[in-house]
Amino acid sequence: MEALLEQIESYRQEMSSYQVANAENLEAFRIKFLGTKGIVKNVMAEMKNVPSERKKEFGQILNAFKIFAEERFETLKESLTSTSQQTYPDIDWSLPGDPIPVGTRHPLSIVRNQMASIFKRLGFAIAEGPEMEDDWHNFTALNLPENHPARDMQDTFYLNQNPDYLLRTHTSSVQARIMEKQKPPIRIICPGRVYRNETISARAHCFFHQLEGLYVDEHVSFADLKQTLYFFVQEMFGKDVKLRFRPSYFPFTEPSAEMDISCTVCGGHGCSLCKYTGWVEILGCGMVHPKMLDNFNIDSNKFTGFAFGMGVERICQLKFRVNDLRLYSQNDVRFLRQFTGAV
Ligand code: 2NL
Repeated sequence: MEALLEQIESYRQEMSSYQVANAENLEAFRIKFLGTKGIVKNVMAEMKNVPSERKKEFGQILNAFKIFAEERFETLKESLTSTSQQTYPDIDWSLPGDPIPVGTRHPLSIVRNQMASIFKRLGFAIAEGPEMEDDWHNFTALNLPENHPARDMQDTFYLNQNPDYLLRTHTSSVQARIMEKQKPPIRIICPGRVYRNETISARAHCFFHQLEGLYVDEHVSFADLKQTLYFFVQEMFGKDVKLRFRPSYFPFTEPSAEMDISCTVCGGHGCSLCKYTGWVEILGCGMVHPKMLDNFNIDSNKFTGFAFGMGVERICQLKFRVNDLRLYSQNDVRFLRQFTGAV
């Protein structure tokens, strides 16, 4: 009897894996399993050999087997009719698909990403912060005295007075927030939008984009600053570009400098972009003022740092020859589409 059970199981498996591709295959299944001399009939005929005390048990097993075979036949039959009856609309599947319109990256994003990837290779991490700032992070912590003109109502968008909340005027506020939380070594860049109350023209806007950098550690020197910016300029504008530093003043750095590069348009010979000087200014920089380090409980006897800040619009102007700041925010697709293909 156990041999019969095994036999039934192997027939079940055979039926389960049986596939039909056409009506002939289906008929072959029917004849083999459900025909008058088929397997189901033969198995049912075994009933007469089952001892009487197991007849009830085997009656159920054999009956289930018969139902299984019949149902499998119906399933196979349906699979055949459903595929053979399926009709396809009259479509040429080899035609190319409808184009998916993909926008283009904004030129400022292209340049900002490129700048960030250069500094990332030097080990700078990207830091971000709020565009709404308080007086401490935007001015006081950065060594801007109470009566500094940048704090003037005329120059800064105040959201609230006393307590003072304003739209940040530089991304240095992000660096202030990092120094507040983190101890040296600190090596970050802060890209982001900043706001100043200016009359909009080709050369001035009420918002623009900055990328500032900050490196604080033991033994950081002005030589490190120069080499870092030298690498940046070579990667950004090419190996032939020269740099020069001019002494300058920023409240948060001492000493401070402005950095020029040889004009990328005329190669230094003189043109309208460089006003016939051969040089264009691209950034401000310096050694972090010790007072600032002390403001954040960073020991200024042990640690030194350098910082720099530049306008993304300015770099973009040099890279792509954009001569009007307003173009960046007017959303004119005739302007934006010219940057298709850049990453
Ligand atoms: C410019 C000049 C500069 C900085 C930004 C800075 C930030 C901290 C400490 C010290 Cl937290 N300095 N930033 C330093 C020098 C120049 O920006 O012309 N930006 C467009």
